[in-house]
Amino acid sequence: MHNYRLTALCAIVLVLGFVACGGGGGETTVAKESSQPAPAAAPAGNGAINGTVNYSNGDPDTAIKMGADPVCAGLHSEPVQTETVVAEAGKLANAFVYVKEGLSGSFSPPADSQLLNQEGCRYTPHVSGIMTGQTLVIRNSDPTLHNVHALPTKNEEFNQGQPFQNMELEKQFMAPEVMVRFKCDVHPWMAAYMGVVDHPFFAVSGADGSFSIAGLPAGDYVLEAWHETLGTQTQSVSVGADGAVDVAFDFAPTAG
Ligand SMILES: [Cu+2]
Repeated sequence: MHNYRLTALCAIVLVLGFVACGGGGGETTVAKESSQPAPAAAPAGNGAINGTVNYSNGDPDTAIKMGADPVCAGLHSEPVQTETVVAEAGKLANAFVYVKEGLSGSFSPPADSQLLNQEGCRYTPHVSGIMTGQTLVIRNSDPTLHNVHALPTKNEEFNQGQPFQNMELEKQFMAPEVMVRFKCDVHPWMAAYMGVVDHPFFAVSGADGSFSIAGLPAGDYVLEAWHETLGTQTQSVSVGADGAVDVAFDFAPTAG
């Protein structure tokens, strides 16, 4: 009797579209604009690279002085830190890690767009990746003027004002380029960096320094980690047909 009632309840719930019954589940929403695009269909594999980006020299960031634009200053009750080096407990965030060499074949960009948000007079995310040909949505979430100025060297530069809240524009980068810098011509503290690659095998290290690149075909690759001020590092990685390879990058302060 219980089973019958549970089945009936599940049927009702499913009709309402809230939850999937019968075990597992829990993921009920799929973000249209993901921070990291899903791997493209082919020729993907079952290999993975899991890694950590280390940096043991602390976090030298300082508070941003937003007073030049009272609207920006008024959007924050606490001081906002710069994001030049975001490190905690020896782990480095905002390193862009991608497969630089070793892939063959071509990969289609995901249908989902990637979002670069201007929010609280900062770019979110500060560091991200996008595939060539993927749609980039640039949004102004603030009630003040932003002027997004992309400074690529292999793609087309653009410089566009967004004077009103919730304005959006769409762009695409067609050539691989690591990295494209973005700045705001109104607010000199605003900066973002975006890695443009022609495959989906990239990631950005999180607050715990970790990153994961999944869906790789078996092969020998050169993996590169880029950081805004600490430079780049590469290492060779052999990925098998199944399972994950663990790697680590150790960044040190640059001279001067
Ligand atoms: Cu701005």
